[in-house]
Amino acid sequence: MPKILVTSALPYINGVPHLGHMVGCLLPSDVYARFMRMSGYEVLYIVGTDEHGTTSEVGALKEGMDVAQYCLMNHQRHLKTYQDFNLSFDFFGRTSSDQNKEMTYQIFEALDKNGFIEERTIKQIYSIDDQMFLADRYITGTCPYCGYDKARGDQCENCTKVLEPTDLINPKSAISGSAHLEVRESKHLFLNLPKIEPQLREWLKTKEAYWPDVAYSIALKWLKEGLEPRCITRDLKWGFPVPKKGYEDKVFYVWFDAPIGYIGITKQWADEKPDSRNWKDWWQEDKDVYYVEFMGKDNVPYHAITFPATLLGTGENYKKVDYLKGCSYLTYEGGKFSKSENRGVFAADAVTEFAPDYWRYFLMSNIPESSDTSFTFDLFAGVVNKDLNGVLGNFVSRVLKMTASKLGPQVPESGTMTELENNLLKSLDEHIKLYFKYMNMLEFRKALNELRAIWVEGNNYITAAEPWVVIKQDEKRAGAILNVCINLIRVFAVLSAPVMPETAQKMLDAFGLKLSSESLKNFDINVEIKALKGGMPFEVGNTLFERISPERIVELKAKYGSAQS
Ligand code: B3M
Ligand code: ZN
Repeated sequence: MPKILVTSALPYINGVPHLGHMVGCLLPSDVYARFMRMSGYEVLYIVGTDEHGTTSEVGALKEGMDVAQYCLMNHQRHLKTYQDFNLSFDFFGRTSSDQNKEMTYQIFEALDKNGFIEERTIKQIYSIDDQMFLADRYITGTCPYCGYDKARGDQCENCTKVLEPTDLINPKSAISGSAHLEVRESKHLFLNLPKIEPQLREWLKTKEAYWPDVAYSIALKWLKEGLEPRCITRDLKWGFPVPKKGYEDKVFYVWFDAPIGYIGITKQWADEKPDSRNWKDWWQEDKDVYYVEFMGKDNVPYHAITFPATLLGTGENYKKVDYLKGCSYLTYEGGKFSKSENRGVFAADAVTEFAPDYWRYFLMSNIPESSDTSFTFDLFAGVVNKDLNGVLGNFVSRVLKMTASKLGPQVPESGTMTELENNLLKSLDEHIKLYFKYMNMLEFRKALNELRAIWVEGNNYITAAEPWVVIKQDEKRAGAILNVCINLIRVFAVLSAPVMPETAQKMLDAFGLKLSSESLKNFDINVEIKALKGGMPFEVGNTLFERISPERIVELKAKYGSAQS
């Protein structure tokens, strides 16, 4: 059985995570990590903050803070948000850590020794009004490939093409808006991608059959357009100083040390927990590690091309991604999330409105897997009211209340299975197999469809079995029906746990049970349906999910901003 390594793209330290970030990488990585752990795999799930680059310098400047202090403060802010969403990472680290510095140097030195680093004198954009060299993303202009007029100097968000700032047509400073820019020359280090390309192509070929289209096609498009050497150093102060003579006053480019951060953070984790495995068990002896990365589509080129090339170029046996889950974008009411324009639901606010499982379920069942999807409050309320309150919540409270009031607060005795139960178990078995299949394949929309179908089976069963009618003639049979229904509550809880961990535990609380760590391993519905025995006491508990009223929808829309005009 392989060990599973899971990473989510590392959020920029100065960014404020919104629902799009949550659903694009953080949440699916958590659901997958939980599912694999519950299926009995050893999992290491790594996340952290991406802290280098001008954005941090500019952010700190705005707050009047020292950059290191600013990063520490924001690291804690990110951590709290993700904990509020119940992300179950094993470690939430930082790309600015000493361990990542050590890894970055080690990898750089290996690349240099192997002849993959070259020096070049380049023209860089200096902003006369801002009195600084502008980092790539602080230059905006028109994309020479697709004509999008808000392309950034590092990448065009519209066509995903990675750019050099000097490629832009009509460039401007994004800091001051000034077009008073000048090109100055300076010496930099480049990663010679064309030289690594043959190895890279060979490696990539082995992924074609497995990666989702979104990811593989972006990687392929990049190769077709031709690889060019990538500059990996910058004229900045905040970052890891380049350990090479003549480059002491430069730092590594944020995209050089950020993905290495996955390894650096693993090392941070291992150092802080000396009893656990060594970081090398995950990153250098790759025989039994299956590595899954989660990210938004704009991050795919870095993870499918530059990071694997970086690792290949070391000549050392670093673990490279086995499965790359690239997601499309979630938009907000058809437009962009924007902190500055106060439009969109940001993760820290989301959990103050509704418990995390409302969001987790909604987002995972609407995850933008194959194309962009729009978040709207109408859609959100529809899903909550129908699936969570209506199908799942209603079933649980109906069964427990009915049993308590008619037969008392203990699980009734089981009885002989009739055709009705046999059909139920057969359909459940089919849906459960599909649910497992899609979760294993990281096809979350399909998986969540199956999960919902599983809950629906419970509702269909109780409607067909009519225990409230049967009880008038045959209390024992009615008890047997409710025994099945109560066992379904436990089954639903266990199956829903990767997506809705809090709700799953709340459902089990009714029976004083704890969610056990490997409860999806060898899951067999014919066994699980008998887990709760007659006589076991239970408590009815509170409603699992509130309905969202039309008035509340109106309020939420007003509070979080409506569609972009
Ligand atoms: N921080 C970009 C982003 O958050 C970047 C990801 C780094 S992953 C190594 O979209
Ligand atoms: Zn473009």
